[in-house]
Amino acid sequence: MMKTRWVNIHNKFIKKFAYISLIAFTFFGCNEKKEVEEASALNIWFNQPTNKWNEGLPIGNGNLGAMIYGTPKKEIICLNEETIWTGGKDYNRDKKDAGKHIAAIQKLLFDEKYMEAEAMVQDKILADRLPTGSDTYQMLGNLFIETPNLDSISNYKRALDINKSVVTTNFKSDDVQYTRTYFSSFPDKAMVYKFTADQKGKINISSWVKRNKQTKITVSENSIAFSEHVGNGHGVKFHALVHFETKGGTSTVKDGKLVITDADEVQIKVVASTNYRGLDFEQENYNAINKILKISYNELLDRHIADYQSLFNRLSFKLSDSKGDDFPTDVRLQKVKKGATDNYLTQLQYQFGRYLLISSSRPGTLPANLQGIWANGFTPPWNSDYHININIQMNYWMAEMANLAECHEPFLEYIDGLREMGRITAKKTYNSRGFVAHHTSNIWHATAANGKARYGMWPMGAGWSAQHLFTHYEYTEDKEYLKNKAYPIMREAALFFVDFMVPDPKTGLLVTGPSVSPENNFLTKDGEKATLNMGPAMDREIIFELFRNCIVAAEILNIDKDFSAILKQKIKQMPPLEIGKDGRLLEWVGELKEAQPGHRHISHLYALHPSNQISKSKTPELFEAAKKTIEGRLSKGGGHTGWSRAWIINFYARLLEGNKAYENIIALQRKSTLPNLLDVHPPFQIDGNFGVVSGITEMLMQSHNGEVHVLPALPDAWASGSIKGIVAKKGFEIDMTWELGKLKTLVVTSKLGNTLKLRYNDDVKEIATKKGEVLTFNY
Ligand code: FUC
Repeated sequence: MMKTRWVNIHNKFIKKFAYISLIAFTFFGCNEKKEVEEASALNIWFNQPTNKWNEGLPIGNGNLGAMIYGTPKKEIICLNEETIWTGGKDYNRDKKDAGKHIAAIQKLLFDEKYMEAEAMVQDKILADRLPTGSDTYQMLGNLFIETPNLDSISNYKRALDINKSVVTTNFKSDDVQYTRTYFSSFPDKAMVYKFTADQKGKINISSWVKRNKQTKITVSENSIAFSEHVGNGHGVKFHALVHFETKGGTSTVKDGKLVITDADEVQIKVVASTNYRGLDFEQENYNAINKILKISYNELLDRHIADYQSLFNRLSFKLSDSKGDDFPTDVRLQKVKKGATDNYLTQLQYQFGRYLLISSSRPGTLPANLQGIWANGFTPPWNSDYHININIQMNYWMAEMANLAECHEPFLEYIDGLREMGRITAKKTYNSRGFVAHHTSNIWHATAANGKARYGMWPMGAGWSAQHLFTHYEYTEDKEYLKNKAYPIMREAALFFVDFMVPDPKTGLLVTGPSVSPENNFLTKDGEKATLNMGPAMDREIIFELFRNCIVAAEILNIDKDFSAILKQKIKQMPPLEIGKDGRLLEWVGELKEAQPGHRHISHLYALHPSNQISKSKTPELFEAAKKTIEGRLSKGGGHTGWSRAWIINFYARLLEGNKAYENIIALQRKSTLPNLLDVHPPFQIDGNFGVVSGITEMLMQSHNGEVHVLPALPDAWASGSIKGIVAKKGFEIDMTWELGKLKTLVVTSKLGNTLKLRYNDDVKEIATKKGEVLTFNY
């Protein structure tokens, strides 16, 4: 059916753009996939291999991953399976009797006896951090593939094709052209590698696996099986199988290595699983291998690409000044580091972020950790865990807006998983109902406060995470999900704060504490560095948002009026956000002197982003204060970690400052990006890779204030371009092109039939839409 209507819109908009037309046509099923314009080449590629893990090329299917070094003579493939964790579920981490001391600590803090309070928190509340290595994510192992006879190498290239999710290594040796391909398949739950040559009988390899002394390794003529009870018997049990299939040649076992001689081709399939999800994990591996051995390589590859592209191809992004895929990524990046700018690199970085989320977070898997699913060795940085005081949330800011809602699911499930332990911690540590989580967690959903006060005494992890549950609803308006999944969890997170907040004796207003403004500190009157505080601004902002979302959700569902009434009452009793003498937003109650004015966390701007409590139109003073706050931080060296810089990009997008956001993208590329475009803290930490995607998306479209705001923060450097397939709240999918800094075409697909409130600059219009309707605007 084809339907066209012209809509007469009487506003400034129409005057500005004489030939504006609004055409609505073609109703289609919402599941139908939109045709995406021909994808531009998106490759991360090099003319040389690497000997560094964090410069390898990552592949992954959400659960099974690898970092490929691409070395012809001795290939190293660092294998990962997302549940390889030492340690285990521990219901007893919360310090005994902690709850008895909370009131005394609160009194000390109200009396400004910060150091005494900190000593008491350390002694009575915080659980000891486990020694490094005893509760950590680890690699599965290293797979080595040696090819001793490859000496003179020429025409070398290794590449990750982001359009297909395939890594390829090509090179020549003694006039033979060698090709190696690698991918990790979600539909077939296995990694598949293929080694070929353009002449027969040229593949000679010797392969082995290395992990621990404790690893049990069994090598046969066609497989290497290995298993271990990790963490010296305290962690998960795993089993992994590397299966080799040859065309031509012979295969044998020599000195514990699998040796293949004079083969035409070798296919390698890797499967791995642990007892984290079930006891039959070893059998599962054999079943998986037996299944895929019946499927041809080409079919496995096609299935993998089709599956990957069903997510990836939903969105295309082009900046017209981008020069294309003409020279290696490390060279491009190097030029940028030396002062050039490169729009193609930005496009690549954007789509690489989407690639990484698809590769590390799929339905049924765990959420992406600090390094996604990729980790080297046995003691990765910060245990490669789930830091929930910014890092995991940043991983997922982009999921819905960059059209990867399915990839959000592991985090949403994870938040649900925090409830069981979180209820215990709420009760034991705070005598509170509901559930709570602190700054970090693991695959067993640990929730106890632990470590040092500066970071560990922060009971806001569940509260912040719960924002994601409601955000998912705002994009999908799935009421069943809201009723059965999101609201019960949000409510339980809110219930904790209902009990936890106490009146400040000076003002009578409700505050949180003991708590911190993540990882930051201030100077006491005696000049000591203190961290603990009653009522950091971020806590208020998180609680306000959580309560508001609960109230809105209960209204939508027409349930729980009494609880909403309590939340409304509590909101009225919370202190407002305050602006200091120098015009910046205050991070704590009262004007405290910052000990580290360039601190990487800018937590009190949570209200600006990811929340929407500060905006130019609704809170102009706070908006200006937020601007000053960022400027203050940046002027003192802020943004020095990749994730911090990525957050600043998002802040500037919300401040509608396209050029400033752009400057920070360039700074991220120059200072916090590895040659393979992985983000560095340092070391490699994946949050910045994801954070830049939400930042760029928000420069081009925002929908957090009830309207779809197009091109809110377009920088001069992106004068012309297009983005197709980004998603706004209320179920709108947006395609647009712009030229010379002005919007040219806009296509809005209404998936839910909501009223579209559309903003472009100062022009706002409201248009009723029908489900499935496509609205085209020409400017
Ligand atoms: C947060 C940050 C650190 C680091 C760690 C993993 O605590 O403060 O910079 O990113 O997470």
